[in-house]
Amino acid sequence: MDHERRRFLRLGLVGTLAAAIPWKKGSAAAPMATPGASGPVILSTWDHGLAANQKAWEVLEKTGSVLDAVVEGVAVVESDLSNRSVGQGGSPDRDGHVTLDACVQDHEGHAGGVAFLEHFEHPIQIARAVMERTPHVLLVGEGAERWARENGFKERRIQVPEVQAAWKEWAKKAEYKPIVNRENHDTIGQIALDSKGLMAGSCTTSGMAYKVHGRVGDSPIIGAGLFVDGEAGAACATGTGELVIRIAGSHTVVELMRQGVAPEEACRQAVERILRRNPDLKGHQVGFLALRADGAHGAFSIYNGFTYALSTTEGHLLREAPFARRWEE
Ligand code: SD4
Repeated sequence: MDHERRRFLRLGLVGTLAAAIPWKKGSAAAPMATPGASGPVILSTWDHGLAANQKAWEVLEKTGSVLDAVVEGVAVVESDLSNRSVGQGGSPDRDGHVTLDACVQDHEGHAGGVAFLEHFEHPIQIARAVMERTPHVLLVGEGAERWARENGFKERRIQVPEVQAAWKEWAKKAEYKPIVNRENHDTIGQIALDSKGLMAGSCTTSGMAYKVHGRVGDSPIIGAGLFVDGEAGAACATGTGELVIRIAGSHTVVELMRQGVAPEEACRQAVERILRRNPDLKGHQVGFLALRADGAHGAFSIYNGFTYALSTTEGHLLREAPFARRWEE
């Protein structure tokens, strides 16, 4: 296909749909912030959330943009090649490919995501570009990769030798079962409220280790791994994505808060719903973080050990979420 025709197809599609679908593009009216909200507050999943929160806090101070903060915050974790569940250092799928999922959502619910994406250092930045430069919410696989290249993102083809070696060991056993134990769930989700009362959230992962090639979890799915509605609040999820998707987990948490349920209780109710629907469930971790539009926050997980980072004007802290069950030692 020649360059002009490709350009026409690209612009033509955007041009046609743009008329029909409202999307993020320098909207004239300022978003409605929550009056009296007690931000800044930033929450991120797991221990690596601390580094992400520190970066997000810095970015918030520098640019004043809560969206910049949540994108640049989780990007720190994407760049860490020693992390086995986020970014290109993550564990591969059962065919040896590291495939990445990410999404972002702003105060007014504009959203962008990428899934089943290979060879890019920062899926979260591509997710943001999908939100800001297309009329779509989610691009996947080869199409997402091509779109990213065409839109100025540089491919990075790297392999982490230890990760490949561990995968080869696993593949020898030819069990072809994804690993779903507690070591393999460390997606980073980050939700934030700024001092003006504006919210945003981000989520990025390499997903479940040794998953079927093509499998996508909850993390890039708006409403599952992440949901932000500046009127009510924001939530994000970590753990076995299939369990989260089936109850539209993050959306559930935000809607419960909208109905007046407190943040921790909203997370607990979402966890309880998963447990009720899956009475035989064993060994699968799921954790939720919730941040209400006024700055109140909470967390809850199925099993103990779900840590999260909390940043306020008091500083950056690591906490452990309350839980429904204890891992059997
Ligand atoms: C997924 N939720 O792909 C992700 C996995 C993860 O912490 O590590 N979550 O299902």
